[in-house]
Amino acid sequence: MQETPKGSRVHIALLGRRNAGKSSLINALTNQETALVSPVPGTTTDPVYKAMEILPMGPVMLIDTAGIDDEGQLGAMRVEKTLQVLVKTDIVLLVVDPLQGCDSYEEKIIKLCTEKSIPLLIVFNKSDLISDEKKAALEEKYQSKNTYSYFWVSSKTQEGINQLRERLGRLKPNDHLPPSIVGDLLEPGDMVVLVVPIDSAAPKGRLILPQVQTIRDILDHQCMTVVCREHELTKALKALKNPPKLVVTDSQAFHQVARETPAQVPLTSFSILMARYKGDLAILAQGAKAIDNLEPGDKVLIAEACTHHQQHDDIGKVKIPRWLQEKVGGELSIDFTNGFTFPGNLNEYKLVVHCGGCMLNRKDMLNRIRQVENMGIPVVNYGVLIAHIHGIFPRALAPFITLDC
Ligand SMILES: Nc1nc2c(ncn2[C@@H]2O[C@H](COP(=O)(O)OP(=O)(O)OP(=O)(O)O)[C@@H](O)[C@H]2O)c(=O)[nH]1
Ligand code: SF4
Ligand SMILES: [Mg+2]
Repeated sequence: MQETPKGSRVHIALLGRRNAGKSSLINALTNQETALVSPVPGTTTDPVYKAMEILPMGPVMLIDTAGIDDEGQLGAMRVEKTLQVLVKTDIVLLVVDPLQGCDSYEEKIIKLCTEKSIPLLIVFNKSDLISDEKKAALEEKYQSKNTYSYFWVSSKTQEGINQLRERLGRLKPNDHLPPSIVGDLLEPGDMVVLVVPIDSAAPKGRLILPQVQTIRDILDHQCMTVVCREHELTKALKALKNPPKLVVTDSQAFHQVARETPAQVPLTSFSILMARYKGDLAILAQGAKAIDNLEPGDKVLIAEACTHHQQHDDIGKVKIPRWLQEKVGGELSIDFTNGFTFPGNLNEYKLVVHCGGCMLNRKDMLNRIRQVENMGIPVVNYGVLIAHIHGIFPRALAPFITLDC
């Protein structure tokens, strides 16, 4: 369970005022004392992520946050960080201390979640401190203002925690994941051939995450897979009684694999599969076409969602700028950004190239892609850019979308 990639988990954020008991509720839900709890308001200062499993929903990521009523200059920065979490949040638990009541702070969160269509549950915590009359009065006040479901719990005595867990497990978050990486293209019993080059760039002794996730997805859909290197593909295809339903290859071996895979067998790449799984393939493929219209001197933004460790021949910092400039036949004005926000001058760019977003969930990635697209700026991710630069459109896209390219 712990190995479910962060980006594939349903993200549940706990929001509320300082001291409402957000961190205590995380501990109660996970049955662990991992989150820092104290009577001092403002104990949690940054978003903290905690992985767990809530059945029947499956693997989730609980996000503890700083209070939404934090004060002062630093407090305002903490509130901003808390609100930024909403971009990647699939479900909100609004934690309310009934002694503080449900007021403008809570109403702000309810309004934001309504606008963003994020499912929300209100959790009245500290039920052990409240008389039945006070509970009834608060419920009445609250029900007159909105229609979200609410729960009474005590993170201290565990009262109501099981019911909350069960209800959470049945919630259906919006926009979380597409049907699957590849399973929605298959029928039970289908065979898929995966081509995995083992070269110096391949990690020692293991497959990379997209390859492992694809294998698991094929098995989850009662299908079968043959995994081979590009040199063994012809033998593997011959060994099969019938042609496979699909062949998936690493982009760099695409041309060789395309030559050896019969034209009637659909063929795509792992990077295209992951771009579809994580983002909006149609927007990204459209964005890739903008590469052909770039001219020397144009501004291009390379956006990486985190500050990962840089390698010698780094894909974002070195390879992609080189490929783009070779394609354009001159110098481009390339800027780099790392982290959550885009620069204020986004409208100056002719193209935004986004990283694969392995640390982002689908919702977060979709938000970022759409934010750029809504400004009328073409956006592509690394995988789809590489597919385009390697000239593997349109065959690699044919199983999903038809593009005039
Ligand atoms: N009696 C009672 N006390 C609780 C309950 N939940 C939390 N508390 C207490 O409330 C105080 C604040 O709890 P936290 O979990 O740190 O609250 P928080 O919302 O994370 O607070 P910040 O991190 O400061 O925003 C602590 O003293 C907890 O022991 C509860 O259900 N019942
Ligand atoms: S691809 Fe993953 S590791 Fe690389 S910058 Fe994006 S989120 Fe970070
Ligand atoms: Mg806290």
